[in-house]
Amino acid sequence: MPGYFQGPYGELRKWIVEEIERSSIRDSVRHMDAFAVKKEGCCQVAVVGLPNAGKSSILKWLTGRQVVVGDYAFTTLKPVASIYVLQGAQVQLVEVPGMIEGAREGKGQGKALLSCIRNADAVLLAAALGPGAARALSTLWNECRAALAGKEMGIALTKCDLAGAAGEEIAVGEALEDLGLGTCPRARISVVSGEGRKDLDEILWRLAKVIRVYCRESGEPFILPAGSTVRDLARTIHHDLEATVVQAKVTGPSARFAGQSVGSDHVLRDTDRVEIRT
Ligand SMILES: Nc1nc2c(ncn2[C@@H]2O[C@H](COP(=O)(O)OP(=O)(O)O)[C@@H](O)[C@H]2O)c(=O)[nH]1
Ligand SMILES: [Mg+2]
Repeated sequence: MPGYFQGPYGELRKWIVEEIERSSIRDSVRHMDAFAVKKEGCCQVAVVGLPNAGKSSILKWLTGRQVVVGDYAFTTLKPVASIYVLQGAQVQLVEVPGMIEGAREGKGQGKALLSCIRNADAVLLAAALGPGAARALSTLWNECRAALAGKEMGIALTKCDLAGAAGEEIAVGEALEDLGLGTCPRARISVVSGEGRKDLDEILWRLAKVIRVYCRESGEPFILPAGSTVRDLARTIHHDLEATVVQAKVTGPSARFAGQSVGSDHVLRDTDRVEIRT
């Protein structure tokens, strides 16, 4: 085209170049969105670690989900979500693909992985008790600590069945102290020997921040967010019930004595038994 830098063709060219730029940005945003995992269940827990930390194995162990477990790094390239039913509560576990050094700067899809972590309600850090475990932990922590700000956290020290795992533990304990993670709940686990399952369950239960409340009619507990009141329970049972609930009889940790009468603002606690009066 004659004079395509100026005049009508120039305008056209400028517009096309702008459109190309605009749409390519839009495309990368869509790409990031593919990483966001829709929340299901009562709590989304991101399982985060370096490649080969044993993240997929944890998901498979707990949820029975057929995740590809591989001996090589980067077996899992996209987040994998699965529901773990823990004492009646549906905990959504999301395996975040292996993080590498430089993730903060965007290495190895780092930005997308970190946004996936930010999106989660809580985080389980996974690190293998193999050689260099302490170093791996501090690398992991450095890469994702900014995304973890204000989040509930737990630590799974995996592969504790391996020879030498016990020897690594002291170094790992010291590394955790140094990183300020000394008081963070942790469990040493092995999907091979089955060790640590109970400890891991306890950590996940804590991360889920839910309570079980039993009502007279059904054996199954209602699962509610921690801090829920009698009114919240009534709404969960039936939306019409919320308006009509006047008081309740409570037996359990939130009651001063068995069968205590409480108002609808009464805050319930885990394993309470409640009888609602309308
Ligand atoms: N001995 C042993 N090996 C494990 C354990 N958990 C995972 N592995 C192995 O470690 C490798 C990486 O596991 P994977 O779950 O895919 O790690 P991911 O990359 O973090 O998802 C695989 O070869 C697993 O078989 C464990 O508890 N004990
Ligand atoms: Mg994996």
